[in-house]
Amino acid sequence: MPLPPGFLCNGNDVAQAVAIQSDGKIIVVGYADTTTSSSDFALARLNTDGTLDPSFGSGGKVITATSASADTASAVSIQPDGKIVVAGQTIGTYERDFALVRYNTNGTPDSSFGTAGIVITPFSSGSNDIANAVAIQADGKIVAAGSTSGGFISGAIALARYNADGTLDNNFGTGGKVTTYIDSNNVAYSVALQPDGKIVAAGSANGGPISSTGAVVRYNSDGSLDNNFGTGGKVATPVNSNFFFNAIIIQPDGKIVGSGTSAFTSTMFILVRYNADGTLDSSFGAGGKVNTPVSSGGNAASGIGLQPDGKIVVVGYAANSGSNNADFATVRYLGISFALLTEANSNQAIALDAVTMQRTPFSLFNPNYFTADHRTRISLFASTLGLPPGNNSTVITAQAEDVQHRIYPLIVEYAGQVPNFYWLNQVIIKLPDEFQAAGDVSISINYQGVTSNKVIVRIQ
Ligand SMILES: [Ca+2]
Ligand SMILES: [Ca+2]
Repeated sequence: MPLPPGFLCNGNDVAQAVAIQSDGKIIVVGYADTTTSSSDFALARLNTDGTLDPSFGSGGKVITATSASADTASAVSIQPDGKIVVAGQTIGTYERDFALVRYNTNGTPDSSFGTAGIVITPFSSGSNDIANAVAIQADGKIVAAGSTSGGFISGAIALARYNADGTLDNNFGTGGKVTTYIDSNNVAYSVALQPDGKIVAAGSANGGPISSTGAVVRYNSDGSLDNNFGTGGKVATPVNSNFFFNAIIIQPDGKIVGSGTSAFTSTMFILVRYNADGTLDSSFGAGGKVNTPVSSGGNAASGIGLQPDGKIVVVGYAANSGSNNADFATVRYLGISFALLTEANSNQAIALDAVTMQRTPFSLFNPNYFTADHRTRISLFASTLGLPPGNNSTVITAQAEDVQHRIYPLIVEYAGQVPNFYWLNQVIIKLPDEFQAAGDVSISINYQGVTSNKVIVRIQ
């Protein structure tokens, strides 16, 4: 989003993060140099057409001084109630502290959060504490992640969790704070929340002066390290020299995808995907890693997002060889790939009548000795859904579309692993009354927001 220079004030104004409201308006956060306060948190809200939204702050802009010294915002997350949580760093007396500001939807600081909307968190006496990422839990608690260091040499990944009123959450770590060492110098640049309440932070671990590895740490909801992930909750993945993760997402199937770059010799977009236990996902790229040269000169990934269909979008910059002139760059990757199985070289479903075990075509009614309604149940088969054992029918939805493009929700009666075939899932759907002589219908399933391919089932 190109913002005209000096659009907030007369100094440098730098946008560092963006979030989209549920109404489509765009929140941009960063910092603005000011003559009276060094630099301050700066926000702008744009309408969906890119114009400044006059209903936000002053003419679409908000500036908040969290200290008279330099304070910069690096991350933003929007609560379900529309309030805007911004995280970054502020300079205290001598050193840096986590700084969070929560805003009402009109851009005024939220007086029900911290002190006049502002929360400052020092980690230890004299430490430099920098928040690079922020996420909001389903229970309204706020997780900020970054680093804490006593100087320039050694640092720890630092997380703080806050209650909805901005007080530190005593049910997290020690007094609301957690610090983690993987190597001698560690930073989190991104944080993501799993549906089960676990917290994943990603960034870099650095054992020496010039080389670093991508680092991922998973925490239980109470801030303790998750022993079911990597080694004692930690994974360090070397990719190339000076590699670090700058963004991370969690797929609906529990896999974790990080995008990153190498600090000095960036020549490609780099993605790493992990299984839910922290091992590298061998089904992704080469041994879990994907390297994509986008242009002949320097290029690096900086942000990552997940589409509703499971595809992964990575953004960054790319320049041509010999040019210092980099451009925005976007690459899309195939992400999770569960699929309803089809017969060879067709989109005809591999499907069986769940009672008679007959193949296509299916009649609407069949003898069914287990229920009173006698409507046909059809077994479909799906690959790599990653379902836990047992019947998962409540988390899978299915729908059909007939040749007139009418949509029918379908009842899923069973969804689960086929015994001894962990990669294969059986999904049993019940045909609705409306399917009398429907002919070919196109069926898809949806799992955790991701929709499968469409497969054809013939109803006679
Ligand atoms: Ca300031
Ligand atoms: Ca500090």
